Amino acid sequence: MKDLEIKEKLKEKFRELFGECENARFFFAPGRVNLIGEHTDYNGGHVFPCALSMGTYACVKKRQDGLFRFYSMNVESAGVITADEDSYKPLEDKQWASYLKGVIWAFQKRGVSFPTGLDLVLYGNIPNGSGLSSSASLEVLMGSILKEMYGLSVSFPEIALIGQYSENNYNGMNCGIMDQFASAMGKKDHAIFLDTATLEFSYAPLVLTDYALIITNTNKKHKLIGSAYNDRRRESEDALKILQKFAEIKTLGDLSDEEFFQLEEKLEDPIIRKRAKHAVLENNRTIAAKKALEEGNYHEFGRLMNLSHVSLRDDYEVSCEESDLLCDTAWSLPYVLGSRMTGGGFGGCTVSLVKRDKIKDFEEELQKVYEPKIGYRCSFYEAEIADGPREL
Ligand code: GAF
Repeated sequence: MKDLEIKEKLKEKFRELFGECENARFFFAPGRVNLIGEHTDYNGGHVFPCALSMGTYACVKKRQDGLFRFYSMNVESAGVITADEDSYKPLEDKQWASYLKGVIWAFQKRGVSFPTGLDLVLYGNIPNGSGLSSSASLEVLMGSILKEMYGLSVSFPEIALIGQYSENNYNGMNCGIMDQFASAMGKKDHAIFLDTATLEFSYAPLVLTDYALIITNTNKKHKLIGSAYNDRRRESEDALKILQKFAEIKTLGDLSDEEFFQLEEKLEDPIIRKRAKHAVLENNRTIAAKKALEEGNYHEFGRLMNLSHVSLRDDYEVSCEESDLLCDTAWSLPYVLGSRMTGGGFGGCTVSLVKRDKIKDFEEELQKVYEPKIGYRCSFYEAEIADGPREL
């Protein structure tokens, strides 16, 4: 569906639920796909994501009183959710709208008050539970809406940080900064090379001409809250604390591969050692992958993608049977340069670099193997790398 059609759909719903929508404004914030650099963003490492053309849209209008009312066309069963000033309950609020409420709450914690509230109708086209950051897109969308509707002087990197803060402290998911940053700072046809220790970043053009980035959805719903994500973060922090006794480092991202191998035996617990190994090597792989991409060396880029998946599977243990099957199959195809799980893991999507004229064959080959073994189908999207938030 095009922007215009989505706007019409939102308007219609807005009128039905909240009345006249004259003077309503329309906003969009994207989801993301990460090319490489997984589980490095809370380890002071680098990430290399891109914003997608898929994301979340909102029709918004100011109210006269202090209420915020939310409605999602994707979760119609939840009906209209109304938030007054007493209904912000960090870590207890467990509905879809808590991603929006968390951002309002985070702004309030920074001293911003909203004497009048908003009515919002939302529609998102990021597949549910796909690990393509629908929650970050909700957070960045809400941050952009508050910025524009109340004339707040807040930058987009700050909106990303507020989104992350709200996800950590309101929703209880200890995510890093990657998803919100990718959504807030997306640039059409560019990947974002972000140093998560300093938030310094640069854009790398993605001119893949003969190749395409294909996202394959396992359709296994991933749910990071309540999954092992927070455990992984704790394990990495434990590893850092031990290594800091032997090396002057602020984060695992400060270590080269060689330095890590010299120190690894200090990590006696084999699980902690594997987690740290992934965090260090994945960070250095990400730096190498960005260089390879800049040099137009797609074969090298693909090779590093594959190594990233192996490390996520074996050392960080955040993959799953479904993603492994998709990658194993992709690796066996001569026209695929690289394939890996993308995002937090435990389901969600893989991303593959596929020869453009072989996309159809790729999809057929994967489906042929996937459905009989897993019992349901996977789905495919060609990644369209797009800009960050915008007003429509
Ligand atoms: C999830 C988190 F939200 C990100 O911060 C990041 O850690 C990612 O998993 C793994 O790279 O998407």
